[in-house]
Amino acid sequence: MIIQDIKVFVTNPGRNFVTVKVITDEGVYGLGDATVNGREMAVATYLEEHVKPCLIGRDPHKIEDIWQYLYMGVYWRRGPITMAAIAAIDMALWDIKGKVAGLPVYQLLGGKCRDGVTLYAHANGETIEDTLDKAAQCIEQGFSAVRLQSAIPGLSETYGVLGDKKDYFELQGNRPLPPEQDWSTSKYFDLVPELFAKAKERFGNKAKFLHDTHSRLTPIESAKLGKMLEPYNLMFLEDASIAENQENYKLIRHHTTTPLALGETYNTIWDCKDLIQNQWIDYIRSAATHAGGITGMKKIADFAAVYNVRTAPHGAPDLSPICFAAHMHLNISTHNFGIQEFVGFGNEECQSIFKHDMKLENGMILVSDAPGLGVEFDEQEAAKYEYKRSYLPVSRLEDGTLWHW
Ligand code: GCO
Ligand code: MG
Repeated sequence: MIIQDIKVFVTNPGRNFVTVKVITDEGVYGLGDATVNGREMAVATYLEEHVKPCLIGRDPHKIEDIWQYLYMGVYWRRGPITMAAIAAIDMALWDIKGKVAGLPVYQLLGGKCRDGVTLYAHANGETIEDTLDKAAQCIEQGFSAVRLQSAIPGLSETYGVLGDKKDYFELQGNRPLPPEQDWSTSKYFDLVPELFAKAKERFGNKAKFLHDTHSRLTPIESAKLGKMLEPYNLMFLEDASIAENQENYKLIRHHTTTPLALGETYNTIWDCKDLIQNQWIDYIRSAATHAGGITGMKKIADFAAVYNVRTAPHGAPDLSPICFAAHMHLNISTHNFGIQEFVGFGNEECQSIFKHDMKLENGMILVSDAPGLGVEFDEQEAAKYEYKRSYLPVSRLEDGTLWHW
């Protein structure tokens, strides 16, 4: 069997997705997700121009060798564009191997080590009451863990909160230039402890709660936030500070017992090696699309297991249902899996393009038993929704100083 062709599709059913199809001479094909939000055309070109020509004629079963060929074999290693391209090819090759074997990918990864994949849902509100009402709906639907985000009084817009948007999917949709948003740590600190105090008061132990700070704090501010939230037993506090300098987390860790999570933008194990090895974090949030596919994620998860760090893959709409399916196969077969983020299966248009039979039941996903990854991609439907340039917001302090994303 050889790789005969590779096709790259960019489609926008409300937001952009980059999809790769690896086609073999025997008619079997595999699908992968290469979406890098705001940089979709960079990765599509990388795949077309720099990956496809090198893979035609190769054996699609040699997954590890092809991974190393695209990673170790090149002068320019790593980085989000390269790693998303590798990831998409890698997912497609696992998909092909599963289809040839007649087995779902999780069987090839060692088989199930749990019955289903536990999810955390999102509750995003304009006020604390609004956020908690949305959390109540999530709990009623059966979710045992919920991320709480609430608009910050005194700031015009807060990232991750809906405003006039219908849902999270749309919030991230089509903005041809980056909007700018204010940030104030002191206004944020006035809100967050109250949000979790009220959540505890209203829900007690009915659910676990999580929170994402989107890297807006300095390390000492993160340490303080962790301490302030200790009474409320969060499942984790995500992206409190940026960790380009991984040692930032040494300081945070030494001040608080609130569990810490990080890594949705990480591309390889090198971005989190010190964080994991020093046990400065509790959850690693890397995603298959952004960290080198199933092969890249396995390397990170196995390393993390040695240091009691669990996986909690990114599950925002930045990732297509192909990546979500890859996560399900990993999550069900990885012993040190922690929890999966979930924001729904996307809008109707998205669901008309990416078809699958993953089932949501009581806050858990029941993984598909279809051979391969278990996702179909409707090329004709996808062609109806053209690429649109789109950006995430930029953030600034109230005096205009540019701040962390
Ligand atoms: C998450 C992410 C999202 C981001 C998004 C950017 O944890 O789900 O941080 O909240 O906003 O991934 O597109
Ligand atoms: Mg996040």
